[in-house]
Amino acid sequence: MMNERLENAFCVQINKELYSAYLYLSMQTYFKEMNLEGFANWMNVQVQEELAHAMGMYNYVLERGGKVTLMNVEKPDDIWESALNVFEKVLEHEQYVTSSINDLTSVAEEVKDRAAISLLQWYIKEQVEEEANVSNVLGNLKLAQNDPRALLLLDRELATRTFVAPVIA
Ligand code: OFO
Repeated sequence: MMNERLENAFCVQINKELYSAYLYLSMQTYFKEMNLEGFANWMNVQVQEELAHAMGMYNYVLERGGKVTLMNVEKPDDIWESALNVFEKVLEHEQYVTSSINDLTSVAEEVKDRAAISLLQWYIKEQVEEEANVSNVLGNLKLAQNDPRALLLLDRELATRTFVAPVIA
């Protein structure tokens, strides 16, 4: 049986992961409209990753005999100034999610749920990777500045990203 406070904290985090997917889908749409298919592909992989993150927690709560309560998913922003502006927002968002996962882990520690702590270690490591990936693209965008050729080269590179379903355990 799951501790009720922890169960609720997991449900809030599931909602944040679903919001992340929704936010990145909105960003994917922006890049599609800009004809930057590589950037759109990068966002599409991100959408799938976020859905996998949400489902990892969803399955975990159910496996533990808990109840999943689904909440409203907030409308994401859909107006951005540039690719650089989008990736600044992505980094900001991922840093927020990292601190949210850390808070969830603190709840698991407080209620001494060792299985949840173990699962959340995977998410903590995943956030390190997420932030590093985003920082990498952001760094490249800063270098590209207003050079359209550099932007198109980066677009080609981002087109090669593929989704690999994560094994969350
Ligand atoms: Fe789920 O890692 Fe991004 O938000």
